[in-house]
Amino acid sequence: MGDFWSKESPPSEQLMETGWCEINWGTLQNNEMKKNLRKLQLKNPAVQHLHILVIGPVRAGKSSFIQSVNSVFKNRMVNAACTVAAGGKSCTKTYTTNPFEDEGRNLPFVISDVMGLEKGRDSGVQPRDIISALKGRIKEGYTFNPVKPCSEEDTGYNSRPTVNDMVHCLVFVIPVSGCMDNDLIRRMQNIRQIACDLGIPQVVILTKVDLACPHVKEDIKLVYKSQTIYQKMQACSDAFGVPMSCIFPVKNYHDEKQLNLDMDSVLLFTLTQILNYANDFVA
Ligand SMILES: Nc1nc2c(ncn2[C@@H]2O[C@H](COP(=O)(O)OP(=O)(O)O)[C@@H](O)[C@H]2O)c(=O)[nH]1
Ligand SMILES: [Mg+2]
Repeated sequence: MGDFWSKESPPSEQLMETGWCEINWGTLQNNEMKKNLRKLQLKNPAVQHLHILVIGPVRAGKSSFIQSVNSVFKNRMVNAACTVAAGGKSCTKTYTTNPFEDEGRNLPFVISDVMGLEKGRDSGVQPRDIISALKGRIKEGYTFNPVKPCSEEDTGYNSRPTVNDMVHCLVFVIPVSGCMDNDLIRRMQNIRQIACDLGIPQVVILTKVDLACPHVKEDIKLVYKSQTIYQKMQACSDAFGVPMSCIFPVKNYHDEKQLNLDMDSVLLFTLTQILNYANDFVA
């Protein structure tokens, strides 16, 4: 099997002089991004909200990403004690669709979370369940059965999915260190191929960037200047065939006690790109 990241050349710890992506930092800019997301005009009137699905190995940071988005819009840390994974097993066993509120109103997107893709055939979510979720065939609240995919006889099966139930952007959550082996990569490549066949846009979020680069750990504003992160993104792009423009490095809120303006900026920037792709898909 072997670890995916161990095949890379040793990371260069250098910083680039100019970054490969420009984020506008600051309170005003963050407020502007929030405002734009609040007022996002959906390109299809039949769609109530854009539907994002996050998938990836257990402990990749899927639930943390959702909680981070939640915290950014709530303007305070959201307690994630029940949602983050403990040990090596998935915490998220039911198909949960998370709405987000801003200034007392629902934002025009939801993010669904599925059980982690785990090693071995009989644990974690089945790729067939993810394909059903992409097509909108799994109802909210369905409890995944690791040994049997959801089918017509299950009450959690949606036999008449509408454009609202479908996934509008598939987000692979991949940690920059650990958790990845060749079997997992193959499973994700297969899922990616099916999403491609369905025309669903895909994005990769590279999480835990703070663990990969000491500069980034020190200052998240350096994330798009870090050679290490750039190399990780390239390795990811080569392995999945996802263009660099669709890969976003992110640091989730995980042990912070307070919000951080610059972490918010990276999260809001990433979310904006994801929602733009999703909105293009429903048009
Ligand atoms: N250092 C660091 N830790 C993170 C980050 N995102 C998540 N974590 C931690 O990684 C572990 C697994 O996260 P979780 O969101 O439960 O993963 P999930 O299984 O994919 O939902 C938790 O202990 C998180 O606190 C990150 O960006 N940086
Ligand atoms: Mg989780």
